[in-house]
Amino acid sequence: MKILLMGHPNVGKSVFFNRLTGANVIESNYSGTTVDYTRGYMSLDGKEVEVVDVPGTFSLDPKDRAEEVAVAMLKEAKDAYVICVIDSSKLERGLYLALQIMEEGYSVIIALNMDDVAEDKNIKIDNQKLEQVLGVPVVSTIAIENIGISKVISRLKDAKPVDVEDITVMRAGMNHCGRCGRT
Ligand SMILES: Nc1nc2c(ncn2[C@@H]2O[C@H](COP(=O)(O)OP(=O)(O)OP(=O)(O)O)[C@@H](O)[C@H]2O)c(=O)[nH]1
Ligand SMILES: [Mg+2]
Repeated sequence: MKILLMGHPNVGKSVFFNRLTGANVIESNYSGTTVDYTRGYMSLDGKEVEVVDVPGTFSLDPKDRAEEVAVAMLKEAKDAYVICVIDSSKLERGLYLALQIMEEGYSVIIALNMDDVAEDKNIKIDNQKLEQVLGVPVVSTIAIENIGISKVISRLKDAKPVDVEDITVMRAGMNHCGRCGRT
């Protein structure tokens, strides 16, 4: 089993990664490129699981070398679980990438990180509703304070591939009526 941490740049992926893996990490270049990434291991139900801090990307349609690497890393890990880290104060933007990854058939769990920032901006997200609409686990986190990380881990088992058709319908709805869970 492999876990990929994916999301936009600067959403807290690396802080999240460090919380999951601790000190035992390996930094490398993605083969044939100058793009750095970090991988490490965490223990899950007594097993060693590889965790990868994937370079930030806005979408699966890469616009630069780092994004190309992010997409390549996803494509070569077909059975991976993907923790999509989203900045809670920029939910809709982050969901676009999450939906693209879900459409590719990956088991996704959404970490709504920077919950503290969202709260400061008075942004309230109905996680339960979002979870219902998307069909994947949604957990609020504050990575820098180690809040919500263990909940994400405990809900990994609920991450399953979801029906692409349902997602398409939901996405169409989102454009018109904001069924993104924001209240
Ligand atoms: N307030 C707040 N800050 C956070 C949180 N998580 C991460 N940060 C901060 O956000 C900044 C970006 O965090 P990183 O972990 O480097 O983000 P990243 O997604 O790895 O960024 P890239 O590697 O550039 O794609 C850092 O200054 C973190 O300390 C959070 O939950 N709340
Ligand atoms: Mg990082």
